[in-house]
Amino acid sequence: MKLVVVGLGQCGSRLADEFAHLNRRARSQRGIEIITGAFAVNTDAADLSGLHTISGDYQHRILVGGRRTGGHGVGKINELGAEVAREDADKIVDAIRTARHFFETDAFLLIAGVAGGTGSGAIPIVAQMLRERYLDKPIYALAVLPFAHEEETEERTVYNSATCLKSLYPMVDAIILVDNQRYVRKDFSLRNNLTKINALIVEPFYNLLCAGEEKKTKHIGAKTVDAGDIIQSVAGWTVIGYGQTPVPTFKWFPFVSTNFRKKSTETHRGIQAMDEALSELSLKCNPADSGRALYLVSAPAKEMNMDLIKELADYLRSISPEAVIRNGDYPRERSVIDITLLLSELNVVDKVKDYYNKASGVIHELKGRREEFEDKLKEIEDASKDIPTLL
Ligand SMILES: Nc1nc2c(ncn2[C@@H]2O[C@H](COP(=O)(O)OP(=O)(O)OP(=O)(O)O)[C@@H](O)[C@H]2O)c(=O)[nH]1
Ligand SMILES: [Mg+2]
Repeated sequence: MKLVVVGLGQCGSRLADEFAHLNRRARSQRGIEIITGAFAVNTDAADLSGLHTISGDYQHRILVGGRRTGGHGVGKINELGAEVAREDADKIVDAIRTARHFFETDAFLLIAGVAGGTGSGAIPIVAQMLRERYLDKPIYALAVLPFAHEEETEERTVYNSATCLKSLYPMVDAIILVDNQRYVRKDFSLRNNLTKINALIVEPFYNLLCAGEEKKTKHIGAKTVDAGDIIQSVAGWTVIGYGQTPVPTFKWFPFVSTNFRKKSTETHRGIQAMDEALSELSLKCNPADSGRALYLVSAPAKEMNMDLIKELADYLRSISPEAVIRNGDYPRERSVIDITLLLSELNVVDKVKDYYNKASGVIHELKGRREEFEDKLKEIEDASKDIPTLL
C-alpha cells in the first residue's frame, strides 16, 4: 500500500518524518516504495527545521499561519490551529497534489497529537479539505493521545483531545488511536525519549505497507495483504499491534525434529507473537469489541505453513468472535515470526468516551470561571466611573 503522509503540528510532523524514514528503509532494503509523499505542516518554524528525512523545501515543510503566530506555534489553542489551517488550506492541498508519485497513492494518512494546538486543530480541517477533493481515496488519521501526566496537569489537554476527535471522526475513514502512555510502560528509560517512542509507533506499519508492494516472487505470500485488504479491514476506531518471536537459526537435535513436532513449535511461536501483538496494542481495548480485524504473518518461508496460519485464525476468532477477519502471509528472510495486527471498527473505546465526558465538565467549569472573571472586571470598571479620562 502506498500512502501520502501528512504530519500536522510537532507530534504529527515528527511521526511523518519517521514514515519518510520508513520509506527510505523500504527502498534500500527491499527496493520498493511505500510513501508517495511525506509532508509536515506546522505553525512553528523551528520544529519544521528540526526534521530529518522530509524534503527541506517549503512545499514539503509547510509553514502555516506565519503572520498570525510569528512562526512560534499556537500555544495549545486548537481553535487557532483550525483557523490557521483553514486560511492556508490552498497552500497545503496544492503542495500535496504536487507529490511526485501522487497518482499511485492508495490512501492518505494524516497524523497529529490530539492534545496540542496546531495539529489538533488542523487535522480535522485538512481531512475535510481532502475529503471534498478526493472522493475516491480513503483518508486515515493516526491520532496520538497524550501522556497521563499531561491529562492531569494541563487543562487544555482533555478539551483539545475531545474537540479534535469529535471533529475528525466524521471526516475520515478510520482513526488509528495511539496512546503515548502505552509506550512509556514498555521501557521506563524511554520516558522522555520521544524519538524512540516514535520509532515504536511507526514500526508496525513497515511490513503491513511493504507486503502488497513486493515484486520478488520469493517475498510474495500464498495470500498477500495488499491495499485492497487493508482498505476493507480498516474503518472507524482502530488500534494496531505488533509482536515477534525469534526463530532459532540452527537446531540442536535435528534427529528428534520430526515433522509434526516442528509444526507444533512453529504454531506455538506464532501464537506467542500474536499474544505479544495483542498485549502491545496501541491503545488498551477489548478485541471482542472489534467488527473487523486484519493480521499479517511475516516469517522465513520454511517456517510458514498452513497449520500456522489456521491456528492463528482460530485463535483470533476465539477472542474476536464478531469480527470479519482477514489475514495474509509475507515470506521474509529474517529469522523471526512477526505479526502485525489491526483491530478495527471498535464499538467500545473507553478512552475516547472519557475525553468526551471530562471535556463536557471542563467546558462547564470554564464558563463559570469566565463569568466570574467578567464580573470582577466589571467591578473595577464601576469603581472608575467618576474618574475623568485623558482620551
Ligand atoms: N509520540 C509523540 N508524541 C508527541 C511528540 N511531540 C509531541 N507529542 C505529544 O503531542 C501533544 C502535543 O502536541 P504538539 O504536536 O506538540 O502540539 P502542536 O500541534 O505543535 O501545537 P502547538 O505547539 O500548540 O502549536 C502532547 O500530548 C505530546 O505529548 C512526538 O514527537 N511523539
Ligand atoms: Mg508546536
